[in-house]
Amino acid sequence: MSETTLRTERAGAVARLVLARPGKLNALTANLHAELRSALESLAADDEVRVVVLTGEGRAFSAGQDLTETLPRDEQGRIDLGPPLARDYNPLLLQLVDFAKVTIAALNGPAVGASMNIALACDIVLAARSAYLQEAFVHIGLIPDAGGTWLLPRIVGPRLASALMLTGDRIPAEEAKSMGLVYRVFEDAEFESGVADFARVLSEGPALAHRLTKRALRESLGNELEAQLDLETSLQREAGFSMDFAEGLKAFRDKRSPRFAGR
Ligand code: LHQ
Repeated sequence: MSETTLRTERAGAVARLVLARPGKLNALTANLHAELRSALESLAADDEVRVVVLTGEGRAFSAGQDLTETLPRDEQGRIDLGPPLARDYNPLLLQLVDFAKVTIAALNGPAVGASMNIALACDIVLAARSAYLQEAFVHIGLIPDAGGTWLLPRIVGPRLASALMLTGDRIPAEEAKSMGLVYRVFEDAEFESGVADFARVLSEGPALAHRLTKRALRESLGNELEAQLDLETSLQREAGFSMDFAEGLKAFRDKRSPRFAGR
């Protein structure tokens, strides 16, 4: 049986997935990937869970691929990065980007290499002031993977994405916020409670509308305006049929806060 390297914690409708290899800055192994995939599958199927927070134990969010792990080799004996990407990173990226519930990457510390891109695949990135992000691949002679070359230019624009990826410079949390990579920066001492409050508020939101909004945003990346308007119409009709919309309307008319059931 492999060592457990991922902890799942629950607080109401919020699930926290904690990368737990603090001695290795939560670097990602095949085992940790398998645990992550299976935890995300369980949380996707759990109706009680509305928000998933991905964070790290200790002083880092995660330092990317564990560079001490034995990597596969091709028939000529060269290290072959194809298998770990195909088996672990690419499915994780798709699982996150297509996840039907709200996902938050809570950067308690550095998010480096593939782990920066995994954070960017979450819906919202929150960071402690001392955290940083880094497309560090170039420093070891690799290209950015884990969806980075698709995500980063769409978030910050192509010029900035080029500079960040070609230099591999560290991006301090506050700067990452000004680039649109991070939504909110918390003082280190307030990070944990700030993230918990932020996630709880989202978990009390209309889960169905969240799911449909995520779908509209995801599909917008490949759609022309006309197709997107049609999609919005169809998804908005679905939202309009929901109990949450009925409650939202009623609460507005009664001048009180809505209590969403998520359906
Ligand atoms: C680590 C790691 C690590 C193992 C720190 N692995 N032990 C690649 C290949 C395969 C398939 C798919 O994709 C990829 C994508 C990638 O993610 S490539 C990018 C991989 N990550 C990196 O290049 C970052 C490597 N780490 C660092 O540059 C530094 O550790 C950073 C800048 C993250 C932090 O520096 P410090 O704060 O000075 O900490 P440290 O270097 O002293 O690290 C603490 C410990 O963690 C240390 O272990 P030790 O036993 O000596 O105390 C490190 O060896 C270990 N560690 N990152 N990726």
